[in-house]
Amino acid sequence: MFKFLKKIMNSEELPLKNDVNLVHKILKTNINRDPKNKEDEIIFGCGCFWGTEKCFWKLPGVVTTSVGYAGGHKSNPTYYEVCSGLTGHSEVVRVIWDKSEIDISDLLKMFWECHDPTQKDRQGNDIGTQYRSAIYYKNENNKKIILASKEKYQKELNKKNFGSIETEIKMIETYYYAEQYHQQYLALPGSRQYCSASPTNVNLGDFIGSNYKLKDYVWENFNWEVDKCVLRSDNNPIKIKN
Ligand code: MHO
Repeated sequence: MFKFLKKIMNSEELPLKNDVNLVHKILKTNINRDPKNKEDEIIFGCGCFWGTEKCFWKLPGVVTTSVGYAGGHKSNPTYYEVCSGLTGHSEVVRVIWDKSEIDISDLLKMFWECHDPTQKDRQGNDIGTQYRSAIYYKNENNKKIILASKEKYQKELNKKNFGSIETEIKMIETYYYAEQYHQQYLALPGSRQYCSASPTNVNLGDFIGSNYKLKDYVWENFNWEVDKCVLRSDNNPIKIKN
């Protein structure tokens, strides 16, 4: 009996302690590092966090990614609690990037284009507040560009008769790492290759403050017209061509 309890207590299904050092399975960086000089961090929610994380770790200049929970009201929530929709958290991806290699505009382009931000509290088959579209920033300086990109994307969506953007955009302090088995989940051998993101095929383009660093050949790796395109690509980060 005690052995059983001990096993449960040590189970990998418990959330990661926020002070645990863990190495990113693809990028080989610590997923819980803080941004250093020339780096910054942001948190994106685009529905199920498995596919979202892969979209971002593939972008050149991204230093590390992890999946977690944010925007709710319970401390250290578990996956099952978040799935109940009762804790108010969204499934999210924390991204740290090197500002000399990739701009926040590139990250925002990926964010807006990889899912359908006009869906409220759902993404495709995944329904519930935990799948809501969200941008949580930790650095107040990023607010202006986030809002400018939203305004531009809404204009582009309107041209294609989509509705209003439902993305929750706010500054937050707290991010909880998800359980270890969710980290870089799609790169785990034998993992269920699942994604319900529903990209709109609408392009973000230039907007006030945008300063794209990634070239077209990088974006050619993401063909949103192909259903679940992120599942069809390999796990490696896209290489920069000199
Ligand atoms: N409906 C999906 C969501 C997975 S994702 C980690 C499932 O239960 O497999 O939210």
